Amino acid sequence: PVKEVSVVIIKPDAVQSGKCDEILDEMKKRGIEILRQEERQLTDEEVKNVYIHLQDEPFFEELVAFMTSSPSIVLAITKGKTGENVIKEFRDLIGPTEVEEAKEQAPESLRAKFGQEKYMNAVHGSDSSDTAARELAFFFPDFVAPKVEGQAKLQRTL
Ligand code: DAT
Ligand code: MG
Repeated sequence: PVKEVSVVIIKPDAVQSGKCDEILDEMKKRGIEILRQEERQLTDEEVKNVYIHLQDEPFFEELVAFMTSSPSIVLAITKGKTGENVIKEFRDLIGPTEVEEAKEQAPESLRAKFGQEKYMNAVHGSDSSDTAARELAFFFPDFVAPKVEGQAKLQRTL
């Protein structure tokens, strides 16, 4: 088995406001391991793929324009020996979608601390193993997921 991996985007609002290092520090403090980290300006195609579930929303074009407006930091992350439920854990760490709600309901969350307002919410995290796999495939096409340590050892002894 391979470790569970999630994809994170530190969005243009957070990169522009210089919050990146603080966000990365918070992640590391919580035991998150960074496997890949790349600064890049996202393309229309990439953003439309990440947010395909929102393509019929009235705010979709605005969302794509915002996400492609200046560079983001894209990361592949994992946690602990097995990946430890990192997709769900990271979603909990970023908090609710809307910044005001994050501030009320999860004041320690990344969106509460680093989001600006409404939907300028600083951070994206994959919301399921399917979306994580899809996002990994186009952001890091040459990525090979790390194997779970104990299993690798077991396989060597067999
Ligand atoms: P999340 O980012 O928590 O997974 P989502 O997938 O529903 O939430 O939405 C993706 C992004 O789209 C979200 O981070 C900000 C933007 N967004 C969501 N709902 C919105 C709305 N009603 N108006 C404007 N932007 C919105
Ligand atoms: Mg989502």
